[in-house]
Amino acid sequence: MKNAPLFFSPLLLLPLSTAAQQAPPNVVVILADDLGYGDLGCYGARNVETPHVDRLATEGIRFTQAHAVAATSTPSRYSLLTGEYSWRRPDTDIAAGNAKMIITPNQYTMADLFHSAGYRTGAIGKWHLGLGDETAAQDWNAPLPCGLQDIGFDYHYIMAATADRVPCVFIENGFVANYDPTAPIEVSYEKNFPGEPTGRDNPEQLYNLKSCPNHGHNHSIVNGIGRIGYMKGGGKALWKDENIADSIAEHAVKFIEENRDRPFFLYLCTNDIHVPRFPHDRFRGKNKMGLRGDAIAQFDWTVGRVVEALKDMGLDDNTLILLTSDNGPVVNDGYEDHAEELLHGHRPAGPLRGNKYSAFEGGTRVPLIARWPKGIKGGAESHTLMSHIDLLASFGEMLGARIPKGHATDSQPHLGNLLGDGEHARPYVIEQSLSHTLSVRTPEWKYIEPSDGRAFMQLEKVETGNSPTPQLYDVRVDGEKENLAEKHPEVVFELQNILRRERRK
Ligand code: NG6
Ligand code: CA
Repeated sequence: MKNAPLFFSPLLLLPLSTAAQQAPPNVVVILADDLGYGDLGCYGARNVETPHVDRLATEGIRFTQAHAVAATSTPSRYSLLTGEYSWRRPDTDIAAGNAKMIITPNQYTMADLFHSAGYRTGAIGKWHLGLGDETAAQDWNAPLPCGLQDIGFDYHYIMAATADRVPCVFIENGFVANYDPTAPIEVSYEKNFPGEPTGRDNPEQLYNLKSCPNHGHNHSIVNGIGRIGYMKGGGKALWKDENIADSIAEHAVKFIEENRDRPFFLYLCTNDIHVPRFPHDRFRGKNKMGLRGDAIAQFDWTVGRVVEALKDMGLDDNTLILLTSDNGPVVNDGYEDHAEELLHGHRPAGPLRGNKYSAFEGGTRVPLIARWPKGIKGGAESHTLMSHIDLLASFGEMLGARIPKGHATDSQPHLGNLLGDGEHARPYVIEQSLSHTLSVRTPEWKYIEPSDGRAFMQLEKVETGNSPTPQLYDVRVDGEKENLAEKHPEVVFELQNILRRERRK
């Protein structure tokens, strides 16, 4: 890429940003799963080291006020890829493994943006946005009729949902990878297949990881681990959880290799550090936090592997890496991995209140690191208010591309903020909790709308942030401790109006 000629595409109608003028950078978005604001060394993690990620932060920009749109995976990823708030639609909640595609083929996505600008586009790792054109009607033994190829991805190697949901196979370009014709695959989220063991009835077969009692991970057993949903078959196509990170990294490196001579966009979503946490042996036992700490170490290894490959191929200088997480951290998410008792003072959400699922900051404030040797001055820290919702439009700005009218309407171009050039920040970001409680966050305040959801999730020990009365916190003081709604009704009023206007759009 270094000496690549000037880059032209018929679809590039606007002037390119300065660094992108010489040669457009490759873009790698590394999206971790459930990695908290405090889970990386460079964000204050204890007990586990993340040298590869920390190096990216040193060589790039580390953001302290970046937000995912939602506190769970599916809506967060939906918004990142489409530039549309997930709460505008009723059907973007945590998807089952047999959900139909949530992003519709006619929707404009981040992959479309890069694809139209002449990039090769790839999605590797966790998907969790549905596949096929009808829920529960997929034939997993044939090519899927509707998939990532319809929303701008030239290549994909993905897990349909999460590792704790069936089907437990990778899908490569619309078809089960390593498909085993001797073991046809059937999937149901309603009933078990006759004769198949389940975590509920056959707990003795959970030889790798036990599920917490009364939790959802007690349906089909794959690789000695209980899952959500039922599946039959799979044979040699079934993944082994301990090899998932390797498979993802290996395919990422291969994608980079195959596209080394042209610009590429890689949407790289790790399975780490979502449950079931079952990393490879070589990451085990090197920190005192057990499997959750090991999964963080494995995530860091993946990052290191990708950077190493970029360096080996001479692509490192002109590749923009964005590293972030889909939502905040959860410690116990339904498997007996002893994550809670082994924290030893580590705080997955750092100084923030709340976790994954919450309306509090811990639910949606995420690590964000941008590193691009050629286009970003390293060693910086940014306290600018940021949201994943703006990535699509900011990439559009970088490429000088126009976004079709009526698409990605919530995404605003803030390339300068992303690259550390400074400019106007967003006046506010909007955050969504598991129970659809919306919050408005400005540089000073956080308003959480009243809601009737439960205030606490027992097993996960998560404060949801739900309350029947309005909440207002001064976020310049960490921890969202003192509700100032009654003291500052004028601020509550102003932030409520922002929400009202946004909802009407
Ligand atoms: C929840 C699961 C949790 C996790 C989450 C999705 C239960 C009780 N809990 O419903 O274990 O899978 O969904 O996580 O089943 S996410 O990061 O993909 O959004
Ligand atoms: Ca997640």
